[in-house]
Amino acid sequence: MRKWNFKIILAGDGAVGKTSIRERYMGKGFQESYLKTIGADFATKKIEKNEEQITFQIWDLGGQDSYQSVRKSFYKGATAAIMVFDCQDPKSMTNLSNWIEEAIEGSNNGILSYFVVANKVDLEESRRVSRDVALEFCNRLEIETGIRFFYCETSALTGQNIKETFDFLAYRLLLANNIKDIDPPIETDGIIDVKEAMGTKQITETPAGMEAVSRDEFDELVVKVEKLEDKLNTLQTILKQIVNKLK
Ligand code: G3D
Ligand code: MG
Repeated sequence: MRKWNFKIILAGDGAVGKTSIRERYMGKGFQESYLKTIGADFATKKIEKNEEQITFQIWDLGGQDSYQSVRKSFYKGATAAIMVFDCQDPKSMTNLSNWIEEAIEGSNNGILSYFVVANKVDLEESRRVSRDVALEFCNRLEIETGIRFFYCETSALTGQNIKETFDFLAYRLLLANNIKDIDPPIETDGIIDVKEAMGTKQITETPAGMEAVSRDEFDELVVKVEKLEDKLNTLQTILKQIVNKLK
């Protein structure tokens, strides 16, 4: 059995539900450490997927402004980022562009997988950010950063999509490490590949005179691009390791 250690960071404005998501995923009785210097908590959880044993080290930032100068170390060595906003608060969503910028810089562009999470979706009455608006926002982020985002809607209160998000994350991280023989998670309901969601829209808007791409051809292309992306990610990791060794 191969062993993997993935550092996952949860980022986003205060009170959006980062700690609640982490605690809900870990269940009761997990070991927690608090790093006062950078204002972060972290805890670990082991899961198994086919022949792979994964240890998630999940970090969660306090978000106080006073810590801004020291929290670069929070991002160091992170392999995935879960960017959380509160679906009742549009500002917490738009602020994610700052969080993402900070994460890219702080991790030295080392984060392999990014998720944008709309939390508190149990509060249907007071929800102010629809799924479509959030997807548009993610699409804009993708254009600005060139990074691919996965979008999901969660409730740390009811547990909706919490385990699924981390399962899917494990799957993406193994793929990014070139492990191909793993089963994709069965339940990916509500986890949306933004590129694919937006890609579908583009197909229906084929300009006059251009041949439309069939859904099958498009799916095939998506798979090819995904494979290329994964290869590039692996290459990036190898290059980084070489550079680190040379340092
Ligand atoms: P943070 O770690 O991002 O700062 P917290 O956020 O996890 O501390 O959550 C902030 C508040 O939002 C908490 O309420 C928490 O219970 C609530 N919350 C978190 N996730 C959800 C959710 O999915 N649904 C609902 N309804 N509430 C949620 P309190 O009152 O303890 O401050
Ligand atoms: Mg917190």
